[in-house]
Amino acid sequence: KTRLSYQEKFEQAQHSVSKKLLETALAKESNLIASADVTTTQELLDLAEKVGPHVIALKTHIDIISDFDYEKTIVPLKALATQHNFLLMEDRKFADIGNTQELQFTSGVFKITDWADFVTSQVIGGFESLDYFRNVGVVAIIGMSSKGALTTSAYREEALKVAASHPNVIGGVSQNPLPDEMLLFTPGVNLADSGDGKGQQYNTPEHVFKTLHTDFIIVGRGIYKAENPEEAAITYKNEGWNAYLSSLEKKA
Ligand code: UP6
Repeated sequence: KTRLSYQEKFEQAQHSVSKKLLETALAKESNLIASADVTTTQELLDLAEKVGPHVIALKTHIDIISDFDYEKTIVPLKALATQHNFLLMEDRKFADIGNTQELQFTSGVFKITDWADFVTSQVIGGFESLDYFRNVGVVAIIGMSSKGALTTSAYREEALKVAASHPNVIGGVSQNPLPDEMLLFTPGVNLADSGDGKGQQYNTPEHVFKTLHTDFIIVGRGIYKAENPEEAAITYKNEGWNAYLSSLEKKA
């Protein structure tokens, strides 16, 4: 089995966010998404500044920022995203009925709808629970990286049916391959560790490109906990890009 190139995926992409992601990947020669799991605005902006030039997106868990303030957190973050040409991925993992997800997406202090380019969502609430994410791309949680996750092959098969048929969905988070039409985002990537002692399980960039034909790798602690996060981002960017190029070569 061969994989599609980013160019081929770009040509067949239907959603504007898929196109933007693939275009950015080709322009920056990067398939790296940094996960900014830090807890203050200062750390978030510092990290965005350092890794921004090397990533295609910055993934946030905006609800862990203890001093969140729209003007002080989001406004400068948006400016850095524009300056360094990366997208904002809010990893909210919505998991409720449509009406509640709509409120969580638009209201509260975070107002995710106003700034995120794409969001993650469980599909456990069914097809219509995804209807409201109209102005963003949705990355469906198909399979989780943690030990003992309940995303069995039977679950994944059903989740995929919901995700693949919904026009707002651009792809999925998974540790297993996805159909070619979907973008595959793979977390649980780390070059130094095999786990974190809290259930997380890690693979290398090379492994996930070779075995899953993933499109984008998501790296958290491998970058933001590194002594030099910018250097670490460059390392993961190069590892990821070379692994992508090797996964294309199999085509012969
Ligand atoms: N994440 C996973 N596994 C999943 C889904 N999401 O690790 O199946 C997210 C976590 C975290 C990041 O919520 O933000 O990806 C991984 O961080 P790490 O590289 O520090 O383990």
